[in-house]
Amino acid sequence: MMEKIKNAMIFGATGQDSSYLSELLLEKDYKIVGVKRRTSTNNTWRLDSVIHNENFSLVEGDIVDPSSVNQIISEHQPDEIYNLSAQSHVHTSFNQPLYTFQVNALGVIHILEAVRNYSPTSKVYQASTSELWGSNYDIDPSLTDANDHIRYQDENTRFSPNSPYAVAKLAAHESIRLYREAYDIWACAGLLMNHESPRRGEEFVTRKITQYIGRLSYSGFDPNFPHLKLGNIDAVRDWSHAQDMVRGMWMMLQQDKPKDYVLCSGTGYSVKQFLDTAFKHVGIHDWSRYVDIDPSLYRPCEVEFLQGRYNLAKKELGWEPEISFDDLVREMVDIDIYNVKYN
Ligand code: NAP
Ligand code: G4F
Repeated sequence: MMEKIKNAMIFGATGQDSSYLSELLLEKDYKIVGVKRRTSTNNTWRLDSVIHNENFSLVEGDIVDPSSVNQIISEHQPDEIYNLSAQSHVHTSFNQPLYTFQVNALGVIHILEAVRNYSPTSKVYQASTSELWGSNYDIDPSLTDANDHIRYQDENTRFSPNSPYAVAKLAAHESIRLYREAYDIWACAGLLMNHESPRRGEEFVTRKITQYIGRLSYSGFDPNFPHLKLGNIDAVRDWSHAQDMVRGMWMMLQQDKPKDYVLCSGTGYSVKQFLDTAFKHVGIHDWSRYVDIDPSLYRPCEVEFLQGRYNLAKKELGWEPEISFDDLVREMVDIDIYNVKYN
């Protein structure tokens, strides 16, 4: 018997994750409707590899506007809905807390209400985040202090959000659970640690660093090249490649029963270690002569340490990351060097 072609809907279609997820779903013969908000200039550059595919289409919609969400979901009746839309920048959320709440919390309720009322068989994926843990972590008593992995976060670590971004994402995360329990909606949340790629937004620290190296390299490593300004470079993040993460999102939605999973690399690196790896790739062993610390880039409240465990996803989904930290950093640097030269 022929398998039915699945329809997926992606909110946040123009973002980093959506671009990789769209590539993956098209390989799996899905039909995709991407939802993007109206902008005055074109911002579909991340979708170059999929936008002309006959199984991919874009519609306009804004998740803060429930009428548009209702209309789009009721018209398309998607089998799978991936909500990847968000005001995704943590520092910005301190300056725009209400807007961040509207998009990251209320927007998710708009999607859940639309599913409940107009498309109750749709499966929903919500982009939750390691920011929900704030400064909390658990300790593994079987390890010693000398072991870097003694501190970790997983599905059982207590949430304690440290930013307006994370507060809003926690409201969304709890709404997913509530709609699952109260209305039997198939909805799950991926607790994803940081993930990056050459398509990462330019204001996130990894891409800020690799774009800087691209420009510095183009200058011929000019000793007078303007310095890179950064904030807290002691912060530790568990960085993965976005390509690995979107595979995990899809795997979560193939389960019979909805459940939340942590996806991560399992190893935390400081921003300093990211700088080490990225600069070494272009032959620079002392990046400190190119980097200044700018106190205005510090956040009112910081998440200092993220290092996850993906045991549950490995056991139940068979998911594991495939792209290493070093390969991720090298790919980002190489593509940013190429971009400055040829774009
Ligand atoms: P991203 O590149 O910033 O993409 C966010 C997307 O949301 C963009 O397409 C953006 O559109 C769209 N959007 C913003 N406001 C919207 C609105 N009101 N209505 C409709 N769309 C709207 O983010 P990402 O890195 O792909 O991350 C995807 C999701 O995972 C986000 O929810 C993020 O919070 C979450 N997350 C990310 C990470 C990570 O490390 N990347 C980790 C954990 C969780 P424009 O292009 O028009 O701005
Ligand atoms: O790259 P970041 O801005 O990412 P952050 O805050 O960890 O948030 C990202 O990951 C979350 C998952 O954990 C997502 F939910 C969220 O949507 C987003 O994708 O900052 C990483 C670290 C922070 O500790 C920050 O203080 O780098 C530090 N940092 C130091 N200098 C900087 C800078 N961050 C930015 N953006 N810019 C700097 O100049």
